[in-house]
Amino acid sequence: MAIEKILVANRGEIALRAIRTIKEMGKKAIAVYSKADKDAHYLKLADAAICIGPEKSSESYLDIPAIISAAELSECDAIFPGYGFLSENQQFVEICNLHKIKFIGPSIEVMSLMSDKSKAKEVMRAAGVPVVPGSEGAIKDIEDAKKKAKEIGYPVILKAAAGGGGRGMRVVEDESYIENAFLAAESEAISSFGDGTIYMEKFIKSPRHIEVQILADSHGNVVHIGERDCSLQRRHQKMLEESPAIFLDEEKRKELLDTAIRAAKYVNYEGAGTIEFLVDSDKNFYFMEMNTRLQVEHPVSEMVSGIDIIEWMIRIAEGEELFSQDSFELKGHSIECRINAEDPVKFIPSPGKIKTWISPGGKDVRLDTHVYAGYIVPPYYDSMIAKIIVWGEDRKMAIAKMKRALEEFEVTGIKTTIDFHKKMMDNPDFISNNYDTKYIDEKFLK
Ligand code: MV4
Repeated sequence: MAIEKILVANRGEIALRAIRTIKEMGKKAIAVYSKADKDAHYLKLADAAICIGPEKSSESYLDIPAIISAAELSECDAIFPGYGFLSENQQFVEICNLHKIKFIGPSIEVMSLMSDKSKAKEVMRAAGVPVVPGSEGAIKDIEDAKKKAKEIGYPVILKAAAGGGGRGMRVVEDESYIENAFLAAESEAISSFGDGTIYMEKFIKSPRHIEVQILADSHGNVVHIGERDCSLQRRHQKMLEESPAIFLDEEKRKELLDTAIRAAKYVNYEGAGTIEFLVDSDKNFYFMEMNTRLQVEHPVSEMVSGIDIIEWMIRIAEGEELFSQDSFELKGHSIECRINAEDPVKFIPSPGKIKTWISPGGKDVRLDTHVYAGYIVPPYYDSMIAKIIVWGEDRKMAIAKMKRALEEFEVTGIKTTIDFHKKMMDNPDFISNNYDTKYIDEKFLK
């Protein structure tokens, strides 16, 4: 089934990113916007743009009836969700299906399975994927928590089944803390997700976060597009991502990539997805979560593979068969720096009007952004305004390229994370790849 017209149900850089590929494929792109985004230039690049509501996300980009109406009105046959907003909303997929609008993404079944982190883990265990030793399902009460923690061995970590991204998590060092930690995790999970289900794992100290990009078609074919090291995070917010993860040796990397493919096949995955792993200091890897959407950091995988991931999400949605694993190569090294409209020291949002915007360029430098001089960064949404992605023959050359690109970048009017990344490119621990998920919070900013 050929898709002709696609509604881009998102905003900012990812909306522009999607419009570009849709146009290159000879298809029509319909943009949607909230009142806060009415003057954004990328709206003019779409074949039409429809206002879906006021500034607040809940009344615009998250408003399912408004988005479905826009798709119906403009006679779209498909919706591209991007990341965030409705990209992992099962109810939205269900309504798209009822309206015979193709949701460009996985099935409701697999989306639902992966949204329960505890269930997803048990399914992965059944698939033979390594998982962190833990409670094998939900913790019933405090007594159960004490019993399981004793079996697993302290320290343990309590996690919300409906969570992800760090909320509702508690590390417990010994039995004297377990009661308080369990009650705190439970109430935080209820208030954040409306679901207090908690599970337990052995706590892994200073892990790496390494994830595998996969593409899966409707015919059962699955390929990986390499792995990304996303360990450089601040308070569970990724700052920089790179591919490949040179922390892994060739043998471990192959094992990780094969495992990700096995995991995707086991759940009959379709579309683009990411399988996240925790990797301990001995390089043992464990399944953590599967993200059933396109991710912010997908361009680093595109840079090392030459594959347009959005193009293939669309082709898969059309029922096309995937290319084979050996039809392409993963070559060189790519790094992405996220540029946020933020104070680089205090990390608080810095919305407002951009006065100067002199952007970097040159060979193997990619800038994914929807902003420009004169653009007003609205205060209502995520503060990420651009991503610089570079490619080099190896990691050292990619770092040199990124350093050069960051030096070219000149932004005034708002504060950005450009200076943070400049410091990182000169940081000996980053240069020697000596960092983990605790690095920024515990070392870099100390
Ligand atoms: C862990 C862990 C250590 N041991 N699980 C944080 C986000 C959530 N998705 C999982 N997270 C963690 N799970 C065990 N058993 C440490 C983290 C963690 C982390 C993981 C990935 C990236 C950044 C992180 C920062 C702090 C803690």
